[in-house]
Amino acid sequence: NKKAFLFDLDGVIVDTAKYHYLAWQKIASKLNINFTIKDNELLKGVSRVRSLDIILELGNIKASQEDKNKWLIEKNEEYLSYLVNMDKNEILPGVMKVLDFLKEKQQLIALGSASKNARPILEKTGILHYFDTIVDGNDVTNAKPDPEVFLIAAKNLNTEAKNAIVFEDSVAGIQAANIGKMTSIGIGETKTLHEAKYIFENFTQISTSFIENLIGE
Ligand code: B16
Ligand code: MG
Repeated sequence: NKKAFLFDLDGVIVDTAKYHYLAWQKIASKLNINFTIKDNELLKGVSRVRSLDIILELGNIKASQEDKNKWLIEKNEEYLSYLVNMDKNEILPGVMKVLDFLKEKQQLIALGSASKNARPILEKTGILHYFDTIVDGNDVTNAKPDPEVFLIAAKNLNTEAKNAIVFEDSVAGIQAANIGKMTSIGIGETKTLHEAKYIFENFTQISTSFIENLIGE
């Protein structure tokens, strides 16, 4: 049996949300917008462009496209500066064990992320070679909950949606998997991710026998 396992990046494989937050903070404080760590939840799984719009809405600021483009570049440069020192220690607990088990069982592995910086992150953390296909913010036009990112990944792997399993930490990502008729696995809190078929607090809670059952289904 061969299944396709589709991984989101931020919040699933690595915790880059903290770097996104610091980088957006810089823009927000420059614009005198109060942007808290709680507000940052709204940006998880959301594209860069939409994230800026959300922050501007928080501050009730209307801006020209020119200004927005400038801030988007500035934000990304700041974000990239936090990634310089990234290495395999930033991979979230339990993820390596699952990736290694999937490889051992010769399963297909894909990345399905909204980020345009996904490849350098996978390179820096040393796991690029685990992925049979990488679909990221550079490849999609419709953001999650649109299933586009996962559908492209499944297509690249020649896999039917019913044989695809998605790991996601965002509500929009779980919805995307469900709309795409894939098996959704939420990584995080039950109260947030209740739409997922299965929910785990983190990857250390996922046993190899659970994965084996998914492969065998
Ligand atoms: P970038 P994911 C998402 O990653 C992040 O959760 C989200 O906060 C970010 O705005 C988005 O990537 C775009 O990232 O600015 O690097 O293109 O969870 O879809 O892996
Ligand atoms: Mg995510």
